[in-house]
Amino acid sequence: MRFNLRLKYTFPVLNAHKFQTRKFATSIVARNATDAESSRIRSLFLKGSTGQIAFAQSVEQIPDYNETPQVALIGRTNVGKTSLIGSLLLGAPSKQKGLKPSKRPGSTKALVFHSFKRKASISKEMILVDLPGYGYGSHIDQGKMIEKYLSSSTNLRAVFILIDMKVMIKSADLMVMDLLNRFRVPWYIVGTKWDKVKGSHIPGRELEARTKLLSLLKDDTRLYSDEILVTSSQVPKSVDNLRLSIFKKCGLSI
Ligand SMILES: Nc1nc2c(ncn2[C@@H]2O[C@H](COP(=O)(O)OP(=O)(O)OP(=O)(O)O)[C@@H](O)[C@H]2O)c(=O)[nH]1
Ligand SMILES: [Mg+2]
Repeated sequence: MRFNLRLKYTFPVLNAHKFQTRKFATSIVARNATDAESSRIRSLFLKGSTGQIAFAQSVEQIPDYNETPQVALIGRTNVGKTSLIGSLLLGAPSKQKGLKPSKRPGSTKALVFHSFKRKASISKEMILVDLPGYGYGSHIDQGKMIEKYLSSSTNLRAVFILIDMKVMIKSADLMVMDLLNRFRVPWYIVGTKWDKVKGSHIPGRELEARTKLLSLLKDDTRLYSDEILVTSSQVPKSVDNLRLSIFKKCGLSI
């Protein structure tokens, strides 16, 4: 059976209560890293020490890393989660085990935990979690694992909901926002595959795209999302914006 948030898998008590809404600061929505910030954060990540530390294929295998700040990437299958984690940690999508992107939707079947620390001699500073995709090509058991992870991780600082910029936000994504609100997990929107959008190199298009994403959010899903980024796993500067955001959410300074 396929895990489809809308049809096959029902998260508990969705839409059962209203959330307080919060005004967006457009300056935050539009903020990009300065060149100095970009170069500093890129060097921190690329000189840092990373590794795949766990791999969960069932609810029972989900590790307890609650002592370390965590950030997870979630999104529909094929949206570019694994590619983006490769770019964040290694500078480009990688062929390493657990980091290999695939054209086939549903290629990541497990929760994959990657650690990061800026020096080999210190203990891990944060964990990036690659989640299986939802929707086409997914499986109901993966939905259960995702739900368990989101509800039991007490040190989950942020979930980035990845949205393919050519497809934009679908109802399944809105359901995930609802679910994260319910679990009181802060979430943020990250557009992906920006390089594939016609005219994406034209100045001002990115801000338009961010504003469009913002307009597609329902009022009651705006609880936490005060920041919208647009990325391409192949454009280093866009990855730097996300690196900075992740550092901030994890309470790390550059
Ligand atoms: N042009 C372009 N292609 C991308 C980008 N990011 C990912 N892709 C491609 O999109 C496809 C899916 O990428 P993945 O990173 O495996 O996507 P995923 O979200 O991890 O997919 P699942 O694990 O199946 O949920 C691959 O063919 C990637 O090469 C991007 O920024 N630009
Ligand atoms: Mg994947």
